[in-house]
Amino acid sequence: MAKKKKTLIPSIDPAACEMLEVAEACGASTAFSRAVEVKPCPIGEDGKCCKICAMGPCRIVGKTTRGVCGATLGTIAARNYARMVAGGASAHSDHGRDLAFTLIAIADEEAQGYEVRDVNKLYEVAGHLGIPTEERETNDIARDVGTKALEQFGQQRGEIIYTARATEKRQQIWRDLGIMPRGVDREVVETLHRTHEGVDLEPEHILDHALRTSLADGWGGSMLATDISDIIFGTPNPVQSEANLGVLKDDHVNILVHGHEPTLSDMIVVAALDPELIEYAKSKGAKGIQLAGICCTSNEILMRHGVPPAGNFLHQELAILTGAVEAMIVDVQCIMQSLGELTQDYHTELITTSRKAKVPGAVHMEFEEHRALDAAKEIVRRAIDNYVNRGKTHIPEHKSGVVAGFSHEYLNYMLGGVSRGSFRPLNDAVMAGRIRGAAGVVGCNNARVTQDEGIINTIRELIANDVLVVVTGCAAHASAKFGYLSPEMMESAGPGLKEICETIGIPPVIHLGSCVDNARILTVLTQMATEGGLGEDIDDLPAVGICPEYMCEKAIAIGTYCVASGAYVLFGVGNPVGASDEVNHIITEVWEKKVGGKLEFAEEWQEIVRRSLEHIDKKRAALGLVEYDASKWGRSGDHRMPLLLELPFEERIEAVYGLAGK
Ligand code: SF4
Ligand code: MSK
Repeated sequence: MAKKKKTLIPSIDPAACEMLEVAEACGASTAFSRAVEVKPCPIGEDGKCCKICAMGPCRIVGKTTRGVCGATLGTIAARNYARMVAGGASAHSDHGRDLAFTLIAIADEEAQGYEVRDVNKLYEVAGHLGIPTEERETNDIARDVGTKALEQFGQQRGEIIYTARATEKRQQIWRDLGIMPRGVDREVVETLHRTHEGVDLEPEHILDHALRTSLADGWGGSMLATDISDIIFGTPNPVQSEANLGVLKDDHVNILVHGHEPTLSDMIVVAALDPELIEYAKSKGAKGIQLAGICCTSNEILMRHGVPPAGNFLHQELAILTGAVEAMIVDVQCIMQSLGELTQDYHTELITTSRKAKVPGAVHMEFEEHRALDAAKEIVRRAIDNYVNRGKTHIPEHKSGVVAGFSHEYLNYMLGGVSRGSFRPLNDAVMAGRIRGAAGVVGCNNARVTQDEGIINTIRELIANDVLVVVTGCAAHASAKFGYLSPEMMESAGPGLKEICETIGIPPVIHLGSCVDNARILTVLTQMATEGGLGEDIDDLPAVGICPEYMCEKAIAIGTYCVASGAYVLFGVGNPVGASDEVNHIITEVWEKKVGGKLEFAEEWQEIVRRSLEHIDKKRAALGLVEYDASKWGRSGDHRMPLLLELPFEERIEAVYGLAGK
């Protein structure tokens, strides 16, 4: 890996910069300051270290070409990579498993306050899983869907059922390569077995199984998590909200939910709207209750309830530093351990809720579904009680308007109407060159690079070049904070993309959800491929997947299942297997030959944009589409925007997207 540049600016987000001054003034440690203090290990950072047995750790540096057992750099880097995929797949899939348990509990009427909110989605998922629906009670179908979903995790033979949602061609590729996933748990366990000392020692063979494990995530655990979430909490439709730390209110009880699971947070939304609890907050001197989110729990309740995101991964500590947060409720994944210590210096109560996750310094209030609403009310009440303990506050004023929650189903409806939902208009626009191509910009923040810089610059350049962008995870939050999910951003889109967005009523940057919802991108791409005119499969599409500021194993798992599904994927930050030419050859050229997709790392966002556009144009040419020419477009529709910009935000949303304000 090339030496990482010194990060001169910690963040391009003015709210973050303001809070970092507060942190400095009070001597608080944050991920930003620790990233300066803790130097990355130059051996581990690009895959040169193996510590999977007690003869090591072995560091393949200088004249050392093998570990004590004889393992080569390629084998070591491949094992490290495969284990990252297994870690990420486990996180997504265990989340999906819990949702299946929740669905069964709902069916058995053992989950207080929950119900099947989207019966149509239940029927659709039942169809995918081969569960009969005719003349059956909703709860009976739900129980069977939950049970069948659970079986997908422990299935030992055959094929994960959802892989049948990929194109026939794709399924055959996976079968021919022997990477069709059998069951989620099986593939993860096999990765850990193969990468144990002295098992699978051929880098390409190890990485084949990494592909298989990632597919068990993308077309298994993650896709099930997304579908079951839609069944229980509702399939997202566009909602409007605001984003960034400025959503916190000085005169309200502020409650933050952080992590990844929608289960408890959905109930916290209900509790925060409870008139009795609002009155209780008023009795303590607050004007009301302000609920907001961090990370993907935030995405879940943003896209279904319009609850504002206070920020992405690197905002979690900054939110505490405002002094205005009465409670931060966390579940799983992307929770910094530093929160436990930081909250000791503030009145904020850190509350852990998952039976899987405790944080030193936090109060643990384990969430049980059978009393979900009661538990949510207890937590909200506790936060209200804490309001009187609040000291000095500093809430940055920065926030931006947001429209979020464009599920695959909603896009179908927007594009084709209720009775004939279809991606035809989108495909036609790509074929004509109004839309040059599509990009998924996803993933995390990383304290080793300037927060949001890679994400925002990449998105800005792509939409200016008529590339339609979908966003998830913390990249979605970054887009939200910088106004890229608001109607104004049509002005920043290229002329062809702007025409299409105005005509269809979609923004140039579409919020598609949380990390597990990257499975929605697989569905969208598959539908584009099967709609006609853009080839037969995902690897034919003029499309790219980009993760500019990745941080965790989940991002690697997502990138890998996108590659295995045929996509060209580019990551920023740095290459975790950069030390091995052999492994880099495999994940690029060998994978491209095998599955049509490839994974590349490029530290600079400019290079990511350049390679993305080059790839999109190459795919357009391979499809025989007209060459992209921006000068042909822009003479229809866009005259509306200056007029619309005169309107207040809510009326603008209504005019552009036809939404009822929430
Ligand atoms: Fe070293 Fe081999 Fe053990 Fe890895 S498995 S730590 S390379 S001896
Ligand atoms: S929260 S996985 S930092 S996107 Fe899903 Fe953000 Fe990455 Fe966590």
